[in-house]
Amino acid sequence: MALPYCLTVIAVFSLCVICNNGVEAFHEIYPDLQSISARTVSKIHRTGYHFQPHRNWINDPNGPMYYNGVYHLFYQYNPKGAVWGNIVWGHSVSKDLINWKELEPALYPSKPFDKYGCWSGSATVLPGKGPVILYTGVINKHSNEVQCYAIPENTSDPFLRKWIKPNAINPIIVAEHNMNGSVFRDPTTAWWSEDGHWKMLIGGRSKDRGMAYLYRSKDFVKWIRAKHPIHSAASTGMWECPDFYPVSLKGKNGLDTSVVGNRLNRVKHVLKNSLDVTRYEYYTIGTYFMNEDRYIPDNTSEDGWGGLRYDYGNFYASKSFFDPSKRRRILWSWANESDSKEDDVKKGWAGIQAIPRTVWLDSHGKQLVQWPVEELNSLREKEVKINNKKLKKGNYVEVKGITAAQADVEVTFSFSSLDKAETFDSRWVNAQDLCAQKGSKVEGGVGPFGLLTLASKNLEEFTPVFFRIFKAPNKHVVLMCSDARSSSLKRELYKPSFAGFVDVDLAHKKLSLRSLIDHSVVESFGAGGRTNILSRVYPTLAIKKNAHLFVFNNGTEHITVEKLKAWSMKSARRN
Ligand SMILES: *[C@@H]1O[C@H](CO)[C@@H](O)[C@H](O)[C@H]1NC(C)=O
Ligand SMILES: *[C@@H]1O[C@H](CO)[C@@H](O)[C@H](O)[C@H]1NC(C)=O
Ligand SMILES: *[C@@H]1O[C@H](CO)[C@@H](O)[C@H](O)[C@H]1NC(C)=O
Ligand SMILES: *[C@@H]1O[C@H](CO)[C@@H](O)[C@H](O)[C@H]1NC(C)=O
Ligand SMILES: *[C@H]1O[C@@H](CO)[C@H](O)[C@@H](O)[C@@H]1NC(C)=O
Repeated sequence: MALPYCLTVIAVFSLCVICNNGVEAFHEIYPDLQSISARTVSKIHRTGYHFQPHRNWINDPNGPMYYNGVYHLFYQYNPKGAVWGNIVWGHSVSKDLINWKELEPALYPSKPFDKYGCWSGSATVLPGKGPVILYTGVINKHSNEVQCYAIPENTSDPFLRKWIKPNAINPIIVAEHNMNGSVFRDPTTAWWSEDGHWKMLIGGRSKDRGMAYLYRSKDFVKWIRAKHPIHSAASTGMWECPDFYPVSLKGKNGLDTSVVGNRLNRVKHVLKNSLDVTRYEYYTIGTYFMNEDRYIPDNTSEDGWGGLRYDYGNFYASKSFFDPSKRRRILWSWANESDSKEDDVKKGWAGIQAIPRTVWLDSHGKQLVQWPVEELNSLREKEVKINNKKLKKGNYVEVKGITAAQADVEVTFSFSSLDKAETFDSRWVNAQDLCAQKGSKVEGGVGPFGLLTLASKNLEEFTPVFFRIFKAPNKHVVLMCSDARSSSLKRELYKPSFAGFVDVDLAHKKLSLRSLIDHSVVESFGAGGRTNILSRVYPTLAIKKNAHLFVFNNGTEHITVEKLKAWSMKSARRN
């Protein structure tokens, strides 16, 4: 469960760094706004193919699964308004992960153990029995959290519309007296261990140490906490929405959550946490020692604030699931708005889901790679191409003939030399700060080059997504930015210069980029999905037919657009 965010967080965090006190996030609640529903839903910035319900607020994806030929997506949903509050589990179903049918909420407060909210959780499909949802119930105004159990009323209903919460067993887990029951939430999908137990994780915190508690069960009903958390990290604050799953060391196929194969050297594990304090996620790659129920990150994965991220933009409370029909692991994530609460109330909606991404381990085993699910391509129409187009410093070339406000674009850039790369300063550890300093408007050596998305005709507004290559003593450093600072003429918006470094081999002197552009979202995949950034932006001029797409270069080294393909995207069906 990701609670709403408050602007004081950054200040509080800096303070905590200085005083090294308990890290504490503040959650702003808007009692006056949470039940206000706009009369009409504003269409201007609504997405055409990114998931959102017909109106109102959504946040975390919950319990994603594939069952009997149907994909289920649940989500934290406010049925009454466009800010956080009145939280239920919204429910939509799909055959292809792209076109959705919205159903009645699956879980809503109805029992003493979830009277104040049905917060985030996960689904596990028990072989021969069907799905079980474990979710966090809130039992009082002080956010005391317990874990609850729900099953479909009728597993033969193809859409699993109705869910029941057996009184006799709920709540199935409560915090022990030495744990803080206000920071105890978001159960994961469970896995089956050879030692005869189901196991799952729950996010928590002790002082300022973030942790994932491990629970074991023989029957899925009676759960016992393991003596120590599966993993924890100092000074990271509350771990929301932990996710824990195996990845194969070879190939792109996903693995069922119950696969443990590290003894055969076939499998690594991924542990992801969403950090309530910074509102960013990080993950590590490591080894799961089943017998000790410990997870140890590899020494190549930084374990803390600076760790690897699925996405360096608006991307939080993510959750993955294994899709047995195509043997892949799919990642969902909430992308929140970057405008104000008042804007959201006026719009009548807030929050979208990122495009579901297939996720696998890179061949060098040090990071994950992600790519939009292949089904997305079914929305492509009207393809345009650009081949072998040279871009000198200051050149812009428009990609014409598509609906640039709702598009998919894939491009490969090449360059003949890296000699002109700017010198990298080893103090530049934060990519977002570096992008703020060296944006698209600051001319460079090799780069900045890339796309100008959601651009107005005369570039009063644009969201550049670009690369910039630097030379460090023994290597090159590639920066990828998705910079919202010039995205809108409207002032009072959150417009960060989101950025990440890209770990990519430049031997072929090529870099690729894919961007999914959808009215108020630009979701980009750098170097085949090694570094990814989702930005939420709200142009005032570059809307609908007045949005344009360009490729550009602002570096002295000439860049060639080797191959560019762009498509208008049809809207997904969402009824
Ligand atoms: C369960 O769902 C199936 C398929 O929709 C239906 O035929 C059956 O009557 C339902 N059973 C009950 C007890 O409602
Ligand atoms: C438990 O967590 C809540 C929410 O972060 C916090 O307000 C409270 O002070 C914590 N209680 C203890 C005993 O640490
Ligand atoms: C990291 O771990 C590997 C083996 O897992 C080891 O060979 C290597 O020396 C370690 N590196 C550091 C810096 O500790
Ligand atoms: C390229 O650099 C020039 C000079 O700084 C600047 O005026 C222009 O806006 C830049 N282009 C982009 C797309 O940022
Ligand atoms: C999304 O909104 C922006 C602007 O209000 C905040 O700065 C982010 O922290 C917030 N992200 C999350 C995950 O809540």
